[in-house]
Amino acid sequence: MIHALPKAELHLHIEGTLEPELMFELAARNNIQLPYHSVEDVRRAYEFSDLQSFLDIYYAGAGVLQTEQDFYDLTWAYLLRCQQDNVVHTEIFFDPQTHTDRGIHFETVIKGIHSALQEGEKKLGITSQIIMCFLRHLSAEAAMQTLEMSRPWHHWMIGVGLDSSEVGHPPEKFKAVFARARHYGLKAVAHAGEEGPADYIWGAIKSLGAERIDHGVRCEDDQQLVNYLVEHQVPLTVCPLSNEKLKVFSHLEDHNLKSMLNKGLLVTVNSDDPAYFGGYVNDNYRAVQSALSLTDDEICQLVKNSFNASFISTELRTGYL
Ligand code: ES4
Ligand code: ZN
Repeated sequence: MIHALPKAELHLHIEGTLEPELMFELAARNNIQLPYHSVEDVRRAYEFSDLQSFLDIYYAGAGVLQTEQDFYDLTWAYLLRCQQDNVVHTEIFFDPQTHTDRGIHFETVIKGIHSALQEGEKKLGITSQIIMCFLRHLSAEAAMQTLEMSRPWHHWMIGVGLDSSEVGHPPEKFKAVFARARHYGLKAVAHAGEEGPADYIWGAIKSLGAERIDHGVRCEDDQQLVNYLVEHQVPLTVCPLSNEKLKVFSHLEDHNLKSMLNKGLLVTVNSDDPAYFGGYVNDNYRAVQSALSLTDDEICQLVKNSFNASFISTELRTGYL
């Protein structure tokens, strides 16, 4: 049933779709030495204790991405997985600073991703949008420079987001950056309430103008916040297998997805960094269906939510629903 339903994915870091096999292929192509001997060796390294222990490995892995073709190949491989999973619309994040800080041009990154997405629409019928994320462990000035650098390609992006190490980097740090991005016509989303407190979700909404919250699972700590999110139908892009791997919840059986859904929150299911967390979007749906005993109606609601929470036009959305 899960496979049969056309769905949208709204929380996906393209750098997080880098499978070990492609990592080795790109390392060889670009003459880069990896600190791993084999694909199995890489997979064994994917044991995380929290968000930071994952991010360290994830940023190191992205080092093999050098040319426009590399970014194209990465994105194309993800689109083929979308086709397998019956994902018909996807809104993907990329982290320009992960690449520009090691000397890769912004243009190289965005052109490779964008041309693969265009091909995906033509050849696979998958519609898509690009969201540029700022790394919150870096300064607001660096984010502002990235925003300015990206101006020639704003017509290829639907919005900006905020990711990386959450605790100690509250949304308010990026208030001016997000105000400028919105002035340029970009939408705003932000990771909040993954490891950070419910207050960061308020901050993302009130200080950054975020229209959608990535993760947001900590919202249940604040009843007033839950009321607000329900009343305004602010979407939460939840990533169950990510939360399990990064120990946001000790066991998937303890996940609050079902509880949030039953409170009327606009929650969706997404894969985050599927190459690192052990599953693409259908794996995430199946895992929560089993761990939380979700009914067919609940699965259908989650799939409907994925379109209602998306940035696709109302006309297109009606076609999908
Ligand atoms: C991320 Cl799971 C997660 N949280 C925050 N930032 C990220 N970047 C890539 N995956
Ligand atoms: Zn994420």
